[in-house]
Amino acid sequence: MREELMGSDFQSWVTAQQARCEDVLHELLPRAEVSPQRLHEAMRYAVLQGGKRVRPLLVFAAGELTGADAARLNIAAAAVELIHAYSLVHDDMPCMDNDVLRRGKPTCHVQYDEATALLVGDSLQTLAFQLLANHRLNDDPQHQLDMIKLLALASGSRGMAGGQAIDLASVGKSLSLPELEFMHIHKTGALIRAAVLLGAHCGSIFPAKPDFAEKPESATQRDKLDRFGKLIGLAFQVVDDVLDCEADTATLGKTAGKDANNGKPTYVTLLGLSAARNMAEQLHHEALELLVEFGQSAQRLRELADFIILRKF
Ligand code: GRG
Repeated sequence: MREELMGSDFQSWVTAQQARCEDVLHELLPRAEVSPQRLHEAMRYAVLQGGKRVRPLLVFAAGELTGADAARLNIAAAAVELIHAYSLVHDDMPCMDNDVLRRGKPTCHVQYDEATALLVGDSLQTLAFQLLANHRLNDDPQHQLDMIKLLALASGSRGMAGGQAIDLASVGKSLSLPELEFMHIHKTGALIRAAVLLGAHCGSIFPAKPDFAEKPESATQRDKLDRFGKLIGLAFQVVDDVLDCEADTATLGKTAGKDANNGKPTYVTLLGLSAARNMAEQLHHEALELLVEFGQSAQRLRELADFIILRKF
């Protein structure tokens, strides 16, 4: 399947939600004129006018599933995107991936300087949690607290940052498939999973459970959505590995072929291109199965799962 096979209705929805996300972030980020100007300008540089906004789109789509309030979803979407943007800024720094291109423009430390980039990441991360604490996201305050814990867990050493630590330690090493999967479920998958759950939790049907530990399959809707987020998060990374190998730098807006060149194990280096593509398809299929019982209310989530698999950038 090719990207152009996606319906125009979905494409219009994506364009509208991306614009909505941009507006919300524009409003919520500190103004560049406010002191310290250089830091605030750099925060806006790192976040605005860039990226596919996949995680906010997942927040919005999962919120549709539970009838969540739009203003609450805006805050949850912004918080998740701020965490994502912080991770990209830090990931690009010389002490990590040392990259010069992100979202088609110079990386934050190249455009500004390393110390500023470090502070940009720190400030974006704390702003995300400030937003979740300042705005009402659920009628039940305990439930809202659990949502904040959920994002903290997904972002920290038992989530994204932990996955990044494993990634950095794995350079030049060969990982087994379960080890690679463990790394990516944390580094990339945890935040995508959290985006789905936070969107849904802005509505009213699920009890929040900040527990990211493995647990047996359960038939509840909350667990199905949780598993959907986990599968689609992993699929996102498998596709990312395929694109890193297949696509060019101009299309990606970031340096292509970087992972293989840096001696990082990827699904492509471990399985080969064709098997990596098949794995993404299999994860996609399993993820869609989990949405069957949600019917039409999960249509945007289904389309986003398709987009994550079919994307070319
Ligand atoms: C520094 C704590 C810390 C974590 C960094 C997510 C991450 C961990 C690093 C990013 C490096 C990377 C390229 C990972 C592969 C998957 C990924 C997250 C790609 C970038 O996400 P997209 O494609 O980016 O959603 P846009 O720019 O569209 O938002």
